Amino acid sequence: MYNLDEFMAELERKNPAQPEFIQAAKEVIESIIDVVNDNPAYLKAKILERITEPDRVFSFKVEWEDDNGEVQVNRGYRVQFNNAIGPYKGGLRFHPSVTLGTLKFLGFEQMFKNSLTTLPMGGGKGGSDFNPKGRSDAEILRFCRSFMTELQKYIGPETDVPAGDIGVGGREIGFMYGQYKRLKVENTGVLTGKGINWGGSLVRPEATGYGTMYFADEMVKANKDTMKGKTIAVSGFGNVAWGACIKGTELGAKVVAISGPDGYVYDEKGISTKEKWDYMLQLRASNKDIVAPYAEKFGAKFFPGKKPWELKVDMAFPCAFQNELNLADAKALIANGVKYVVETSNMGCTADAVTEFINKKIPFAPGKAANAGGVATSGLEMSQNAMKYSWSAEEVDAKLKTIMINIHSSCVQEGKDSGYINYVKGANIAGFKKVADAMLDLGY
Ligand code: 2IT
Repeated sequence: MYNLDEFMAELERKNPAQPEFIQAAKEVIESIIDVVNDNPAYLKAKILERITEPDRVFSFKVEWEDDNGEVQVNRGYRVQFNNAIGPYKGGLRFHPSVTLGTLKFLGFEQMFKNSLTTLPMGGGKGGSDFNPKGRSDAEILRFCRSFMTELQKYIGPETDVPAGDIGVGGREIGFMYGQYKRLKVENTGVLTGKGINWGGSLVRPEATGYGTMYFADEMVKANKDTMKGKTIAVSGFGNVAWGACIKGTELGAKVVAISGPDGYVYDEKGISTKEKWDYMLQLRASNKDIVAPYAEKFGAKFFPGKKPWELKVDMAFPCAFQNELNLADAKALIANGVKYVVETSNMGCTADAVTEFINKKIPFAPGKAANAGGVATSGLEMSQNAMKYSWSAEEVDAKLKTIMINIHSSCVQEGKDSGYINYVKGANIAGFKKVADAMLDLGY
């Protein structure tokens, strides 16, 4: 029998100075420990020890030259967490905060998320402490080339299929795919998030944002409610926030806030026109990492240094970064009458914020369920690449929507708790069972 405190103490001892990994692991293990303790096969297989240890971890040096001719050195990683149900799959993050512990938390989450999609994908994550802020296109190209020169040794279309994450979008995937192709002389689905002219899937750029709104729509319906007329605060202004603004508007809601590291923008008219959405893409492409120019351009209000969780809104969608919404933010949202919280960033809320939402019976979706539309559509991109075929936007979108509806049903099935749906528990149990059962089938 497992004891939560004892297991976590040992996990911390084995993984010192990796607080994000420990946080992610604790959340999952808390949810699944009863399921594991009730199943002699899981206990005999030492399933918790095995599922918290990555299959392998690569760390490599990335050398490149900046525009001033100065040599730069970054560290690159790929964490291959678990491939019981399919090839390792998960994004690459380029951000100065990236450490091995960050990527272990993300790879661990990815394993359960990918399981929830119903597609055959294992969990992995990678990236670098490279900071794209202020870098020219030429510098980003040189960095990506050097990064892929190392990474290509460890990945492959049937082995490990990276994609984008924070700091890695279509441009970066293009530069990395170009280098992979140069070195391997093959056109395969080794990366997803590719451009539409060179093997990408329609709707992949929109998929995380669309998916979280499809999931939210199901949550709202489960409460006999509607998205129509709901006010929404979104954080972030990148690819995920962009897709969320588009689909939220299409579903009849009004997104009134987006944010950046510099503060948040409140647009009472709604971030609801193509011009505004296109401008968000321009902001991201500028590599400045600021959202303030949106307020100036569209006559909205800018609140420097603040987070949008102080607003009175019906729904909150953290779409930016881990632990971006803390206990004080959760209390402020609840005091202002928030009805639903849909975590869309990976581990976007601190553990005590999640507990607060659940204790106050606010429907709360965890990132690994709500943001799974991104990787699900990556899975659909892999299917299209394997078939040497491409589906129409309508076909991809319909499959994405069905997947999100099914993830919602899985969460309800495993997370129903006398009237309240505990989506955290539901997502963790549903995601875990499939991976654990596959591991038992495969032996060790
Ligand atoms: O966190 C995520 O699920 C992603 N960054 C997308 C991963 C993917 O392989 O599409």
